[in-house]
Amino acid sequence: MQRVRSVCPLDCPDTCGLLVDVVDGKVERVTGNPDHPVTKGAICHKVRRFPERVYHPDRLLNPMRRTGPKGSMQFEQISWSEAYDEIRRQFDSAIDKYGAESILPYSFYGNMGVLNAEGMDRRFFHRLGASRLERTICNSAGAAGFAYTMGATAGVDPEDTVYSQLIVFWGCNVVSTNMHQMLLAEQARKRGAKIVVIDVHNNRSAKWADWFIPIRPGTDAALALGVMHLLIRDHLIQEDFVEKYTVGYDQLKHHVLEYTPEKVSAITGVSVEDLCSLAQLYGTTSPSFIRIGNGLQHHDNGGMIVRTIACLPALTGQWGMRGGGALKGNSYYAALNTRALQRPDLLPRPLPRSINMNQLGDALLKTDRPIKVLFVYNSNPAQVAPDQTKVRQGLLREDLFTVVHDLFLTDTCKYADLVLPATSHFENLDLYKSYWHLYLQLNEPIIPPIGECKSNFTLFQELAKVMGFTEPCFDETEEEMIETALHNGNNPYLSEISFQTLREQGWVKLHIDFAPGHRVGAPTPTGKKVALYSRQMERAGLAPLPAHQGLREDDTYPLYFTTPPNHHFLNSTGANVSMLMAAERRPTLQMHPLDAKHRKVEQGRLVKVFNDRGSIVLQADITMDVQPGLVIAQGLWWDDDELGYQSVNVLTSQRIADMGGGATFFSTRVEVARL
Ligand SMILES: Nc1nc2c(c(=O)[nH]1)N[C@H]1C(S)=C(S)[C@@H](COP(=O)(O)OP(=O)(O)OC[C@H]3O[C@@H](n4cnc5c(=O)[nH]c(N)nc54)[C@H](O)[C@@H]3O)O[C@H]1N2
Ligand SMILES: Nc1nc2c(c(=O)[nH]1)N[C@H]1C(S)=C(S)[C@@H](COP(=O)(O)OP(=O)(O)OC[C@H]3O[C@@H](n4cnc5c(=O)[nH]c(N)nc54)[C@H](O)[C@@H]3O)O[C@H]1N2
Ligand code: SF4
Ligand SMILES: [Mo]
Repeated sequence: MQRVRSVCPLDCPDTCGLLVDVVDGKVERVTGNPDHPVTKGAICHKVRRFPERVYHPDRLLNPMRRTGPKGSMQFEQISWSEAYDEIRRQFDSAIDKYGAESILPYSFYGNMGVLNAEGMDRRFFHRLGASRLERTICNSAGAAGFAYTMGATAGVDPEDTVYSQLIVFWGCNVVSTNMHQMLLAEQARKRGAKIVVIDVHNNRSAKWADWFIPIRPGTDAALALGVMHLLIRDHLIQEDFVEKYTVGYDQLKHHVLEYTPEKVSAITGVSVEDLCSLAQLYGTTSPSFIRIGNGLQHHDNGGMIVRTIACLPALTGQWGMRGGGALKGNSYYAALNTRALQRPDLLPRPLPRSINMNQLGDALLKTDRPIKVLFVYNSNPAQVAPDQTKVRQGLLREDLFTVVHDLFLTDTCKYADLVLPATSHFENLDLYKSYWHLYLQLNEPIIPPIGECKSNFTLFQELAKVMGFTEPCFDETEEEMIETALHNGNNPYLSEISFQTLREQGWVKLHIDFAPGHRVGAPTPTGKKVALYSRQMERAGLAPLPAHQGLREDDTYPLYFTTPPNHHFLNSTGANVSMLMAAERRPTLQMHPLDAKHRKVEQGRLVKVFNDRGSIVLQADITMDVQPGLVIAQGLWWDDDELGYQSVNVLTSQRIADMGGGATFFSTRVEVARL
């Protein structure tokens, strides 16, 4: 037996360091690496189950070609060279008749490795001149909002949060989605910290917290403005800090007068008493830390909500303190040399059009400048993209050629003309950064590729040859590409980090000087002042001051419908692993007893959940964990024909958030009827 280092490849902030037991060339056991400074030996159930996933009987082992109608899952095995010939033929024909823009790559972070998620693939599609994809499905509204206030998507070092005395998890279900932040908060709690969760439902994190504040969906900016109103009224502002490091305080002070406790309570559903206690607690506790989640920015007004919350730490001078501040994401610090890595200079001029991935359905269905070839990898759009009926109508088009590269026959593969088998990360070399902690990690292959699987890196390198691309960048090795990516002269935090040091040590912490003196001197990493009033937003046609803006989905349907991730799946990954499915039991709809009674719905019975976009069947779970007027379905399950189950994204909309082209999954409205 060999025990070797690895890295978790999943789209999860924790990016854990793993230890893997390999016996006779097979992955036997996966555990957390006890030496990794953040992982500290603890990992989630999802990844402990990885051996089951890697050797799953359904794992794709060979390329396959569709033999039945689209949607029928009928395929025949073919060779890689037949697959490449077919792709070349389809690319050539599309380019000939419609131009290279008629080809659309569709990918996300099913594997977070830099080379396999945003390396060789980008070079290939840039050189091809394909349509560009705006990768906006996850955090782009919130990232844009945070950056308007703070200059960049850069928060504090999460390891410092053990020193916090107050921790607010705001729209962030850490117990399920960021477990090491929960463990750090536990340490802070032992030192006397209080933990507050602000969420639309009583989720796992709310149950674990010291104080749960339920709030109506999409109203968090109003709550934050109410807190500001009270901080100012009760003289809890750190005037020195505000004067030195912020702009627009005078305008803000005047502006928040209108957000009286009564008004804020009416908008948010948070009682005046709770609002006052929250403001008092936040205004008098230091250091205080806010972890801003993804949940509250999957809304029409998600950018503004995050932009508004991000103003709070500056008002109480938190950025100056170890354990104080906020964190939405930390991707800014690990910025690699993307120009060298992805080679945007290979793009033709004028630049090809770009398509927002949240509007895949419309993009596939439009008839002028149509998409003729769709190339999917690292993503499962038939399940994760909004307005699923339209996505699938598009995927069913007879004149669309679809290639899907994945480890499994996902619901997206149902519609594929060609399915290509992908390696797992245990079979690849790659570089991993985290969007939360501050370590870069190297993942080395520990088993050979299974069956005829190829990594994304190899696939796109070989496709470049198939297409006759002769640029030397298509001959680079993985090691060379990692070295290239690490050489970013514009990023001081990467200095002295090389492939070699990563290979020797496994991980290296980014060189960021978080010393208090440094942080006080520059509250935002770009050295700018915190924008309480944002001229940048004004120029972009947005309200320059924080504000509450209502949700846009019309109220023909009475219930809000929120569909956050569940505990045991990672988006739709793992939703075919039997142990994980068993742990989640089955897809349910949580509803409040009053809403259930009104509709004569009984516990455990099937209900139809519907709106203008479609309808799905779920099992009712009547619970006080949700507020009246809101129903919740957790997890992105695969289709289940036996249960008659289709995914929640049948009901979500392609509407775009206020900033960053973000998705609005959680601003959905529905009606529920008993079956
Ligand atoms: N177990 C598990 N872990 C995961 C994932 C997974 O699928 N499963 N997915 C990964 C990915 S890609 C991401 S982006 C992150 C997401 O993880 P988080 O950042 O935690 O975001 P969500 O879980 O989407 O939503 C967090 C909470 O916000 C709540 N919420 C919804 N609307 C509002 C609102 O208007 N106001 C407030 N205050 N709360 C609201 C949701 O109900 C949910 O409880 O998790 C990552 N980790
Ligand atoms: N209703 C609703 N919808 C949501 C969300 C929600 O909370 N509610 N969350 C949204 C968010 S935050 C996100 S980030 C997206 C996530 O959406 P996706 O990124 O599509 O996530 P997954 O469903 O995990 O699909 C990833 C796929 O990549 C495959 N894969 C893994 N590794 C590799 C590899 O190395 N190569 C190739 N070719 N494939 C690989 C996996 O097997 C899996 O099928 O979903 C979004 N959709
Ligand atoms: S999914 Fe997240 S918590 Fe689980 S092992 Fe991977 S990085 Fe760690
Ligand atoms: Mo995400």
